[in-house]
This record gives sequence, C-alpha cells and structure tokens, in this order.
Amino acid sequence: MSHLVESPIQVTRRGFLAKSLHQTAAAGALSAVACHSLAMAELPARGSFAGGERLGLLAFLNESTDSVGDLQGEGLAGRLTLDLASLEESTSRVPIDQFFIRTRKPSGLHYAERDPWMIRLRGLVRKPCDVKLADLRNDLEKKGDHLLECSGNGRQRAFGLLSTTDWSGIPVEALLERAGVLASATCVSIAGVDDHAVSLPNSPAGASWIFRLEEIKQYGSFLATEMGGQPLTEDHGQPVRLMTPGWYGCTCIKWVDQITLLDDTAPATGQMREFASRTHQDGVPDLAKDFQPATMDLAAMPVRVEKWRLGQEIVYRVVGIMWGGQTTTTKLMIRFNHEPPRPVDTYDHKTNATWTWWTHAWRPSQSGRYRIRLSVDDPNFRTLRLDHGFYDRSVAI
Ligand SMILES: Nc1nc2c(c(=O)[nH]1)N[C@H]1C(S)=C(S)[C@@H](COP(=O)(O)O)O[C@H]1N2
Ligand SMILES: [Mo]
Repeated sequence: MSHLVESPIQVTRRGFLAKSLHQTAAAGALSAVACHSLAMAELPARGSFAGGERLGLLAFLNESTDSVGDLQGEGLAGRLTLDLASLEESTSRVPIDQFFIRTRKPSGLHYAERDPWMIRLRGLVRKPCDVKLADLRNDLEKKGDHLLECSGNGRQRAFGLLSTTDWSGIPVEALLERAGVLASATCVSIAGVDDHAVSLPNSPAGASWIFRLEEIKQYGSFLATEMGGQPLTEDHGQPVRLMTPGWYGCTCIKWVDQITLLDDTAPATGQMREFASRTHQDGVPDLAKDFQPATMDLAAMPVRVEKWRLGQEIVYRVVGIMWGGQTTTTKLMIRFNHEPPRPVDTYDHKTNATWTWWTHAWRPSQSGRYRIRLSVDDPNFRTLRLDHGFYDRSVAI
C-alpha cells in the first residue's frame, strides 16, 4: 500500500485524527489516510479481520470536522465536540476533558459570591427554604453510567455532541421528600444559572425544565455533583447539575440553584419552548404538563469506516454506536443506499443507559457514494430520528 501515510505519533492530541481526515477528504484522496502505527497496534483484530491489514479510514462526506475536539467560544456559544471517530471501540467512558460541552460557564456566575452553594426551594412546598448543597451530601449515591446527548447533535458537528461517563448525585426525590411537597403539586421546575454576557438570537438565556413528579420518579432524576469520578468541572455545571437518565441534554440543567413545585397550570419555560421540536413534541405546547418526556429514541450511527486488506480482498469495516431507547434489541439493521437492510454483524446490546459498540463487514459492489443508515427491525421501537435519516452518514468508495 504505497500511499499509506505514516503520521507522527501524537495519540494524546485531540482532534488530530479528525483533522487529518478532513484534510485528506479535501485533497480528494478518500482512502489514503493518516493511520498511525500506535493506533493500529492498539486495534484488536477481531472476527474475520484477524490477520488482515488496516489500511486507513474513509472520511464522512458533508460533515464539518473543523471544530472537533477543540474547546471553542464562551458562555452560551461555548462548545466542545467529542472526536467520536478517534475513540477506541471498547471505550465505555469518555474522559471528562473530552466529554462534549454545550454552553460553557456563564460569565455572570461568580463562585465566590455563591459560597456556600444554595438551592432555593419554592412553590407548593410546606415551607419554602434555601438548602445548602453541602447539607445534601448524605444522600449522595453512585448512579452508574449514563449517556448524554444534545438534542441538537448533528452533522454540522460531526455528531460529537454526545458522550457517556459514570455519575454520582443526589436523587431529586430524596430532596423533595425532605421539603414536604404539598398534595396540590404535580410538577417540578429545575432551574440553573444562565447569566450570560452575550446572548444568541436563536438560543435565549434562561435554563429551566419542568418535569411531572412521576417522571422524576420513573426516570430517577438526580442532582449530579460528580462525573467520571470527579467533582463537576465548571463548564459541566459545577457544583451541581441535573441528570435525568435517558432524556436529552437540554433537560439536564447545569448550575442548579432553584427548584420550584408547581401544578398543572404551569406554563412551559423558554427552554422547553426552544427545544420543543428537537425533543419531538407535538408543536410547542403552552403548558408544561403537555410536554412528552424528552427521551432519546433508540438510535445508531457509524462513527468510523475502516478500509482493510484481507488477503487479496479489500473489505470495509463499519464501526458504530447504538444508544437511547427503553429496551434492548437484537434487530439492529444496516442499509447502504437503497440496498435491502441487513442485520448488523456484531454487537451485544445489554443496556439503554449508555452506548453499545457494533461492527459490520462491508463489501461494496461498486465504487461510488454510499449513504449508511441504521434501523431496528421491530415495530415495538419508536425510532423517529433513524426513520428520518437524522444520523445518516455518507462515504465515497
Ligand atoms: N444552565 C444551563 N444548563 C444547561 C444548558 C444551558 O445552556 N444552561 N444547556 C443544556 C444543553 S442544551 C445540554 S445538551 C446540556 C449539555 O451538558 P454538558 O455541556 O455538560 O455536556 O446542558 C444543558 N444544561
Ligand atoms: Mo443541547
């Protein structure tokens, strides 16, 4: 393989792989890519690919990889996109310094002014009060691994607005029990600091989401104080953020400072309205009670397409992730352009809390451009995003 590019060993520099791919795509050389020796050595040879030679990666077409892996912007415009393509396929937890960020610490948040951190408890409670976060430590629990995805995760950021890690936090229910919720309360608003110097036209400041009390219970919402075994970083909501397992990131309010018990007359918040379509609501409901749970449907996408030589043959190995949904499946299907969907070769779907890696061997019949789409061959699964091609990715052979 004369055009295989040997790259300098820079495994620790994030964004390196994605950038090489981007440059390669720009040069029009679709299969000759930076595939440095260390990454190859770390790649476990699996299944029918054992003994083969990994030649490189294909670039995904029409995706922006410019910003992948780099912390960019401030406040509401602050972003860090996870470099999915460079992850080892056994990766079960994203290192916290690579965990995606959507909205960095607000400029108006000064920790010294808020020490000790207080959460105001208001509305339909027996006695409104200010709770010191430090006083809730006895209720802190390990919560296991959960994936977070921004509902606006798309190809303009190479689908890197999702990540997974392990969490610790205080169950919202435990706090509500202590507060003495009045019988008239049906909903709870969770609000966080969102005091940004600069606002974006399409993303007004003010972060709060209203949950039905039974949703808090059913999905196990918790006030997270640790991600990846360490206290939250400033950009991830230090010292406390909400996490509702299985729900989109827009509900996972950071820098939580107010919890308010409400009834069915509560209007939807600005944040809920802004994210209504991205969380697949029926229009933009006026009342919070009319919002459906902002849960992630089962979804899957390729994160990398590897080119291999197996003996005399060139075979592609599609590596991807599957996440979201409420139950596991053995019916994951992959489809190249309009060819019939085929069962994905290998995966072991054990949990909906975090992602599951899958791989598939692919022998395209001819050169050209291919759109890759995953689906679930089971009518019991709602897969709105997959059905609409939201996670389609394309490559050229
Ligand atoms: N206070 C506040 N919390 C917020 C937001 C925000 O803008 N302000 N953005 C939300 C959105 S849209 C997402 S996707 C998640 C992202 O969490 P992360 O940046 O820790 O990955 O935070 C949520 N919590
Ligand atoms: Mo988001």
